Amino acid sequence: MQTLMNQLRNAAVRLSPARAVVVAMLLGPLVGALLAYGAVAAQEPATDEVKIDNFVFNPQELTVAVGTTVKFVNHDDIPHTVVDKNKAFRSKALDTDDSFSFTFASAGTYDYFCGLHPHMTGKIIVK
Ligand SMILES: [Cu+2]
Repeated sequence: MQTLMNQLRNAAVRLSPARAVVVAMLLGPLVGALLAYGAVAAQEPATDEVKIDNFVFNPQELTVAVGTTVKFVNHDDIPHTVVDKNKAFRSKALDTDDSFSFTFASAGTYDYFCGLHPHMTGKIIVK
């Protein structure tokens, strides 16, 4: 017990006001950096949604910025898929309320269709 008290007293001495200021100055930028990082991390990446309703992709044509994630959600009672003509992406069969997300990292025009009902088509334009 005595040793513990001594250790606490020593620690208190080591943390003299001058040292406390130095510690605060050193921690300041670190805390600032952490706060800045938190603010950046809190920014949600851009997401856009394409709904599948009644055998139609809605919106049928969507323009997004590079880096946008597009989420395709099936609202039909029938399974659909989302398949890029140029094979950039291909979803599994989406049951009711299932979704498929793809992040468009490169600019371009992406024509896609439903693999089960090829007359269902849509287009994502990435700029
Ligand atoms: Cu379909």
